[in-house]
Amino acid sequence: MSTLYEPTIFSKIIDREIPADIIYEDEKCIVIKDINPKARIHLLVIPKKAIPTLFNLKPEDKDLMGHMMLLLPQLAESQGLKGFRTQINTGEAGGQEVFHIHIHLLGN
Ligand code: DGP
Repeated sequence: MSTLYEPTIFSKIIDREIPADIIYEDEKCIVIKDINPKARIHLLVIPKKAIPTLFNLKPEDKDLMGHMMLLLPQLAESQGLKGFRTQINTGEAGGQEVFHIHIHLLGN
């Protein structure tokens, strides 16, 4: 899939160039298990559009971000979670390691 930015490991997962434990996919995003889980359930919700950080969001990304937010409780329920935490690390100073926006979903 073509991107405006340098491809990251997540673009390669989306393009099936490298493997991942994919638990959900639709036309806008993909959901994988985090390779280094910080909770019993640790998922990453990743848009197919390669946007590096929240700082790079544009008004036209509103629907995409809303789509991912609405997906979170559905994913949590499908994993049997009664509650969950979310995290979006933003920028190097915000602890971000992979520069392709993703929402962490964590629950025990
Ligand atoms: P951060 O950019 O800091 O929000 O976190 C990136 C997360 O991505 C980190 O928790 C580990 C995870 N991760 C990094 N590389 C891979 C990978 O190749 N496969 C999977 N499944 N997760 C990865």
